[in-house]
Amino acid sequence: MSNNYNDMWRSLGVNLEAHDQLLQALPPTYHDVYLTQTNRPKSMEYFDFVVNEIHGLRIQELQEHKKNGGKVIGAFCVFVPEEIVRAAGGICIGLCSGIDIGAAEAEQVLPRSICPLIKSFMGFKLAKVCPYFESCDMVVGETTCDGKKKAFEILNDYVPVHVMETPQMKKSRDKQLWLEEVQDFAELAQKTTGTEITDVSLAQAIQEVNGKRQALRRLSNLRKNNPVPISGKDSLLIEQIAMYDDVARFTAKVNELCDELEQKISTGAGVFPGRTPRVIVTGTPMAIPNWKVPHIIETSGAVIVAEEMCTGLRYFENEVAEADGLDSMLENIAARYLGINCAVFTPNTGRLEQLENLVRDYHADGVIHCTLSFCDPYAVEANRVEKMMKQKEIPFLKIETGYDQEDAGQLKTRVEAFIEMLR
Ligand code: BJ8
Repeated sequence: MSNNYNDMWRSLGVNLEAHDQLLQALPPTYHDVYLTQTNRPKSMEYFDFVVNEIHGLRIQELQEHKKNGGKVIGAFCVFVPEEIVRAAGGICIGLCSGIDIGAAEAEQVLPRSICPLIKSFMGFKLAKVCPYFESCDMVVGETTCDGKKKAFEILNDYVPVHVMETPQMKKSRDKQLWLEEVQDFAELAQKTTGTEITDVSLAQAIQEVNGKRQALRRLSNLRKNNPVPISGKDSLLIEQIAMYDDVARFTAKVNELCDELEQKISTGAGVFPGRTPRVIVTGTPMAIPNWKVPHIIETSGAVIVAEEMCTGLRYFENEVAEADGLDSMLENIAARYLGINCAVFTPNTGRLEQLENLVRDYHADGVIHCTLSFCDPYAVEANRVEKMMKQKEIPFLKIETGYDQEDAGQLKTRVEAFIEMLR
């Protein structure tokens, strides 16, 4: 990405020196992880372009939107209903990041031993390296895990934060609480943007976001084929880009890619040979540019066929049912989001059922559970997943790692041994 955007970044208050370090880190990693792959679909060019322009063109689009009176709302969790932001004329942007830049700044306000995802978003804000963050008029947190919940109190010193109370269970009173949270959020979104949410705008937003999720599901379903037509790394990249790209353009590009993949499948072509071991990864989200474990897996002789994570199936598996009338639409939005099987819920049996179904439907040979260091909900729930895998005799590997590369060699050895066993 060129430095032609310096004026824009400066006007947003971005720390250009620190930002340069971030921009320098990305291209070599991207080249090694992505551009060295063979047989990549041609339609991946668009997604390469998006990464290349990650802090350029898309930020410019956000600034245009703001110049025309629009607002940008940031989120850290797939529980924040994008439909509501869109219906109120705003743009919703995912702010989670997968790189440990700004760690020194973050450690001034957070303990050192905390989930890297939390440390990273705090570091991005305090070090002023993220033009997405600096474009936000408001950010929305949630009471999912304790680390995030308490970090949002601190973040509120630097940017207006609204926290949605996500329940811990899925009983009827939890459903009522969550519905009220969704209704309150709709009120707040209207106040923030100054635009009223109407039946028409909400129905349209629901259709648009459903369209995005349908395209991602279409892509996911194509990965059930053998040989698989697209790598797990490319699929993950698309799932990461889904969090911040323009919805209509992104949907069209994913569908274009699917057309190409269907063509490939009809000729029996794939990106890996047909006998390559097939793996499902499950666990904590992998925010851009965290590609460490998928890269290790796919350079160790296996292919990832599905991601049971928020940068993956949890983001697109369910749709909001269409309805007439604002109240019913908000109820359907609340119901759709409460269907997400995050480990912050107890019990979280839906995730176990989902995993078992995925192994069958995607013809997987094994499951790799990947938890970010210090993430208690997923690290502890790994025990339930492992128990179920043993019962079903599904090969299983458990990994815990952060954003640094220090353990990459050790992880590769473990992953290679697991894949050898799958063979
Ligand atoms: S719905 S997975 S996006 S909370 S990894 S910050 S849980 S300590 S990210 Fe998540 Fe929403 Fe759940 Fe998905 Fe805490 Fe764990 Fe860190 Fe996490």
